[in-house]
Amino acid sequence: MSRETLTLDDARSLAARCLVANGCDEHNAAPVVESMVAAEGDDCQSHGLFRLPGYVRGLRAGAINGRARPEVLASAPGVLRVKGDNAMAPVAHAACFGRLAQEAGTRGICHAGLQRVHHFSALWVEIETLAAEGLVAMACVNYMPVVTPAGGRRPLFGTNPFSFGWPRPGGRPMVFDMATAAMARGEIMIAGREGRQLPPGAGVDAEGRPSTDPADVLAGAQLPFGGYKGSAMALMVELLAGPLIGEALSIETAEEHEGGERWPPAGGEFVLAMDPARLGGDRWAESAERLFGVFGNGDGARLPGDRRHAARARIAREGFQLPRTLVDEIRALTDA
Ligand code: NDP
Ligand code: PYC
Repeated sequence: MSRETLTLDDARSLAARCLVANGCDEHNAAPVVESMVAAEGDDCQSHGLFRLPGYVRGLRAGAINGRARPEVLASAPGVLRVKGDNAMAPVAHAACFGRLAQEAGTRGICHAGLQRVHHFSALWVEIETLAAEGLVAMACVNYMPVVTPAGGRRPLFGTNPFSFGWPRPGGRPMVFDMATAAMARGEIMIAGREGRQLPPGAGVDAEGRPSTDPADVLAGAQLPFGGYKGSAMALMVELLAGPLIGEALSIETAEEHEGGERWPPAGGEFVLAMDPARLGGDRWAESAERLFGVFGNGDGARLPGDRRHAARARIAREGFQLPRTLVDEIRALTDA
C-alpha cells in the first residue's frame, strides 16, 4: 500500500480545511481536529484521520451539526446534563469539561451525561484531559448493535469502549482505553483495508461461524473480549451510556434509524470525574505510585498507555504515515 508521510501540523491543517469546507464552523472543527491529531500522534490510527470521511458523510447528510452549541445544564448537585445538539463529541467535551472539573474539585465528584453526540473518537483523549487536571476520570459510550453477548447469536451491544484515567503528580496520567469488544470495529476495518486476517475470537460470520476474515465479521457479529466477563462489561456500558443518562441503548438506536437517511445516528456518553484528594485523603498519590512503581521493573509487565507515549515522542519527531488513498480522499472531500 502506497503511503504518504505527514507531520502533525500537516494533519491538523488537512483535517481543519476538510471539516470547514463541509459545513463546520471553527468552534466545532477545532476540538474534533485536535482529537483526530492526538490519535495520529499516539499511533491510534483507527480513530485518527481515518474517521474524517465518516464525519464528512454525516455532515453532508445533515446528521452531524457542524455549527452545534452544546448546552450544559445542572440537573442535580454534581450532575451535569449536556444537550449535545448533534455535535461531534469533542465539541461537547470542550463545552462541559471546565464545569465538570470545577464541580468535581469542589464536591469531590461530578458526573456529566452527554446526550445526542456523535462519538467516533478515542476516549483516552478526553480522559487524559481530565486526569491532567488532577482528576480520576472514567467514560464510556455505546452506539449500534454489532457485538453479540457471550453465548448468544444476536448483536445487542456496541463495541462499547471504556476508559479510565488516574492522575500522577509530576508525571503523565495513567490512562487505559479499551473496547469491550475483542477488537474495536475501526481496527477490523483497517485490517480489511490492509488485507490482514483477524486473530481468532474477534467475531463470527453472518451464519454464526467463527471467522478471521474482516469482511465476514463486519457482515456478521463481533464478540466481546474475555467471554462472559467482557460481555458483562459491555452490558454495563450499555446501561451507563444509555438508560442511566436518558439516552438510547444500541438496539434502540438501530430501531430508530432503520432505513434512516440522517446517518450516522447520535448517542450518549457517560463521564465521571472524582477528586482523589477529597475522596482518598493525603496518601492517595503515594499509595498509587507504589503500585505503578512495580510496573516496568523488567518482569515484562507495562502500564497501559506506555505504548502510546513512546509513539507520541517518536511521531512528534518523525511524523506518521497515512495511506495515499486516504489522503487523496480527504483532499477530494475538501475540494468537492
Ligand atoms: P487496545 O486493545 O489496543 O488497547 C486497550 C488498552 O490496553 C490500551 O489502554 C492499551 O494501552 C492497553 N494495553 C494493550 N496492550 C497492553 C499490554 N501488553 N500491557 C498493558 N496494557 C496494554 O484498544 P482497543 O482496540 O480495544 O481500542 C482502540 C481504540 O478504539 C480506543 O481508543 C477506543 O476508545 C476506541 N474506540 C472508540 C469507540 C467509539 O465509539 N468512539 C468504540 C470502540 C473503540 P496502549 O495504547 O499503551 O497499548
Ligand atoms: O472502532 O468500534 C469502533 C468504533 C465505533 C464507533 C467509533 N469507533
